[in-house]
Amino acid sequence: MTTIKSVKARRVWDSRGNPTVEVDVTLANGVTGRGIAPAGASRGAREAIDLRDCGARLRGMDVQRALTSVNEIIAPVLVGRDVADQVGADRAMLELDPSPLKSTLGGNATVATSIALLQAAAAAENKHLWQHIADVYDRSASIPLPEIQIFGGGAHAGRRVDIQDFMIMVPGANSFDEVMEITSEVYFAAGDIMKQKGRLAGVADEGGWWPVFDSNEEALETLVAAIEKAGEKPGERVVISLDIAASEFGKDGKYRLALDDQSMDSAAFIDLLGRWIEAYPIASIEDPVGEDDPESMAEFTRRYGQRVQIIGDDYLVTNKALVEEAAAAGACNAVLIKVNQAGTISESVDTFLAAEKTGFRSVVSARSGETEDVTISHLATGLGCGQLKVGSFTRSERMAKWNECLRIQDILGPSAFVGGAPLAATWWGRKNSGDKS
Ligand code: 2PG
Ligand code: MG
Repeated sequence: MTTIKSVKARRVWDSRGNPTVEVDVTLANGVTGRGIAPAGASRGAREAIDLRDCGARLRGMDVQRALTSVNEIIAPVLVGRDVADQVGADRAMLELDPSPLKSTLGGNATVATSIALLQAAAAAENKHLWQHIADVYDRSASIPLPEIQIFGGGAHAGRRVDIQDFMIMVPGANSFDEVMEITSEVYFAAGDIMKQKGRLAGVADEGGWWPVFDSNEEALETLVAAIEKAGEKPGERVVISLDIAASEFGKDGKYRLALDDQSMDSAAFIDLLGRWIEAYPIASIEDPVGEDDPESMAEFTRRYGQRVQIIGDDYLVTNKALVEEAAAAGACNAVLIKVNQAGTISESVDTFLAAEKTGFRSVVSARSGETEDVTISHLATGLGCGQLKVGSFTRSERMAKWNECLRIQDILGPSAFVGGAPLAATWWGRKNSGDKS
């Protein structure tokens, strides 16, 4: 048994300059582990709540109350426990705060603590974090297929365009390294196109180009042009992935695309997305309709679920019960796994395992507010979940996570990269073998 000696929180700052919670766990043998809470901007209504101080200071964003949760409420309960018992420690935090959205302690307090415990447990075993995760959960480690943002949008770019993430995936690559190389070419080709059009205006929250477009669809057209300019044939090695984040502009079955000056009901919005799926090499779509529109999610999945991956993010908020409910209703065929939506590592893993049981695919994901914490690169690899989404191809809070995958690839070897397997059940998988061999 390796005993937890101390659990200490401090305030640090995230990639948007907001305060966040960092937790250090120190074990009796001197080994340490650290976790930092990320923060979302487009948040699901049912995800764990970040406890912030409100009021005038730091625009209400300070986290002194969450630090107190860790230092005065959580720490006394965890000190003296065996660090190897992640489930027990996470459960102890849940018992301290049985509120459905962790609003008493704060999801930022619990997630930073939970990550720090996981890191400390791996260090105590003298194992790489991905190896520790694979061993604890009896999984076979594999290097995930990334979704990488080229243009930001929605809540991450001042709502300059309505759609939130215009991303690429490179299922035809032979290694993670090759994904990075092809993505780099596409990313800079997109930048060159924006420059030629006189529309280069910096980057959005996750490092994707700031979207100066006249319509949402122009972003798609430009992405295709960038893939071509990079020397790739769209739909072959490289495909498009979108996060519509529809809850940000859809409510009560009404969707308003401000940039296009168009309002439509759910049926018309699904038709519009359907036209995009026909016209562009889109292999994955996240949150195509609002989290308050379950019938439309089921309808969208019925129509397009054989063709593309349909991921629930705000729709499922890394919640096991919601994933099981959605699977039973035929809504979505994949889930985004964000540790701070659930609030602990154990609940996130439980959701992943439940998703796998229902046949859903999983994508481990960062938040739009991130830090140097690279735990999710290890989580995606150790669980062998298949896919990882951490934002774009610039800014170190993003690159740190891609670079960590490269280091893991050095140990596991390029053959551990999953390639196109996660997209096997989409049109891309049927067109290609769906596996890299
Ligand atoms: C999402 C994420 C990451 P946020 O919607 O998938 O892109 O955004 O962290 O703002 O919820
Ligand atoms: Mg999303």
